[in-house]
This record gives sequence, C-alpha cells and structure tokens, in this order.
Amino acid sequence: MSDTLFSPLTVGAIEAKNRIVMAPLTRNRADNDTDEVGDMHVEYYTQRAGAGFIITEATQISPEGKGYLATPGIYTEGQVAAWKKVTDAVHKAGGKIVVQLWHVGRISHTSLQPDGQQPVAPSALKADMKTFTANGFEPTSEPRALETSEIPRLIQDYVHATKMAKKAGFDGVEVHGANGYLLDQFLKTKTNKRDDQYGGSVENRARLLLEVLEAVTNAWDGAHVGLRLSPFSPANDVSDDNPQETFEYVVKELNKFGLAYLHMVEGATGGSRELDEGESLETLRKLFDGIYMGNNGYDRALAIKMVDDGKAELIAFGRPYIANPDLAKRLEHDAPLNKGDSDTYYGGGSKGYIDYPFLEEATV
Ligand code: 8OZ
Repeated sequence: MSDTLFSPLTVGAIEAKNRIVMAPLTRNRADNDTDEVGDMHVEYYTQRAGAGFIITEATQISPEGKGYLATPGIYTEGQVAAWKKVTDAVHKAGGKIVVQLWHVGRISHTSLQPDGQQPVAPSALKADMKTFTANGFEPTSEPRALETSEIPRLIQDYVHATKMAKKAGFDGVEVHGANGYLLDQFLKTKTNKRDDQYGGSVENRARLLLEVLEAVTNAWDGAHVGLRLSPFSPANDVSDDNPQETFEYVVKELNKFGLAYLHMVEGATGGSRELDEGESLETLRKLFDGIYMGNNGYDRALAIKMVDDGKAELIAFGRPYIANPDLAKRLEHDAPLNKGDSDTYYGGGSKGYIDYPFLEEATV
C-alpha cells in the first residue's frame, strides 16, 4: 500500500496536509433568525481540522437561497463575524476551511423565504420533494421562474457572498453546483424549460453556472474557488436527457477558470456509485485539467486505490466525518470508525454533533 492519500497536496491556494477532505454536510444547527453559526460550530469544525481541508455545510448566499430550517448564511456582517470565529479556530488548529456557496432554487418553502415569497427556479415546476421547516417535513413550494432580467442580480449575490467569505477568513469558496439545487436545476433538462439564453441547448443551460464562475473567480482568483457537481445524481428530483453530453460540455468549459479543484458526487448522492450505460466519470475527469476530488460512498480501501491509481487527487468523506472528528488519523492508522447516529444528523444540539469520541492516542 502506498501512502499517497496521507501525503500533502497544493490545491490552488490551499496547502492540504493530506488528500482527505471533509465533505459539505448539512446539520441544521445555525440560528434560524440570523442564519449565523455559533460556538458549537466552532467546536465542531475545529475538531475536524485534521482533514486536508474542510468544506463547510452548504451556506446560503442570500435569504432567497435558503431552503431548510437553521442552515447558515454568508451574506450579512453578523454571519461573517460568526464564521470568523470558526475560521480562526480551525487555522489555529492547523486546518484549512472553504465555505460552500449555496442557492437552493426551488427546493424551499414559502415559510423560509423573505416575506413568504415563492422560491425561484429556472422554470415554474414544483419539485416532488419535502423540505424541513418550523413545522417539520413539508412539501416544497411551487416556485416561480426567474426573469432573465434578474440573472445579473443573482450573479451579484454569488459575488457578494464570495467577498464576505474572504472577509470571514476562509481559505476559499466551493460553488455548490450539485444535488438538484439552483445551478443543477439550470443545467438539467427536467427542471430547465426556459426559452431565453439560459435554457434549451447545452450551452444555454450551462450559461448560468459559467457566468457565476466567471464572476466568482473575478472577485477572488480561481485558485481560491472549487466547484461541486453531481452529473448522474437524481437528488432533489432532477434528471437530464443526456447527462454525459451536458457534463462533457460543462467540464471542458471549466478549464477557463483555473479552479482549485472539481468535486464530483460519483453516482447517486448518498447512494449507489453505479452509473447507467453510456455514462462515464472517467471521461469527464480526463476532460478536466485541474485537481479532481472524488466523493460518495468511499471507504479507506477505495480512497487509497483511487488516489494511487491517479484517478483522483483528493477524496471527500461526508457521513464518516459526522461520527469521526479525527477521520484522517483513523484512516491513516487503519483504526476502527465510530458509527453515526442518523437521528441527530439534522437539527438538535451538541448531542451527535460535538460529542463523538477521538481515537485514544494510546491505541495508535
Ligand atoms: C441533506 C439535507 C439537506 C441539504 C446537499 C445541501 O445535498 C445538501 C443537503 C443534504 O447538497
């Protein structure tokens, strides 16, 4: 066995001490009125500073970008000050941390939107999904289609969030282009029925994502910007008539931006890694000139193999990081992993959040 997975790598502007990344994990423990993180978040992320770097939980770029109860934001001064405590503590502990920039699009509920407004989406098509609100699980609301004239404002929301991220002391941002949220809704044919320059052809469906990346990399250089995609995932009721063609175009276009990395959800988010006939992540990976991060259902053996075989430079672990704050160390020493309690994944307090045990020094 080689130890490449446990060796350092320069990822754009980020010096990662190993190739093990903490994947973004929604935990619904922010203040639901201010969308600010608190002291518990400082502890939670600091405990996980042993990762090559941390990608925060998905974080809304604007009030309109919110779709679940108690997820954090990165658009107000208060949110910046709250996140600054997290980034300072993670840095002090020798870690690196980027914030995931999120707009949910149609995966929201009027009760979570400013003034109870309808969520926005590429087209006025309701998702067959539920979201978590103050009243528990409720069906997502019927969205309205964004006007073409609103797109520049939307892109400015990404730029504003990027500037706020820089101010909050993050090492970079990851644009959330995956899992059936706004940017993925634009990319895929089931959710995008627009007849303007943002819908129809592959070039048109990819336009918003590419314009967002152009603007974000102008606000902070590409070396501080990553992107997450989920080409073949049905998460949040999306699908594409020809995902291979769509994402071959998207990935080729990404090479313009000098991104720090491309983060791929391989297969169905949180589910099977199997792809359908005609679908190939390896082809997509080869079209990308930069650093590739694999994610979804990895265990130690697969992570080591993918990195050793040169099929990925980084591996992001999601659920294993919930229950194992020192996951990188456990993987390095081939130590047993704690099992997570799914009842405390979303919402609640410190239980199931900052109380998972570390490996005893003596056992390694
Ligand atoms: C789980 C629950 C709520 C949101 C994603 C941001 O799938 C999420 C998410 C995951 O990307």
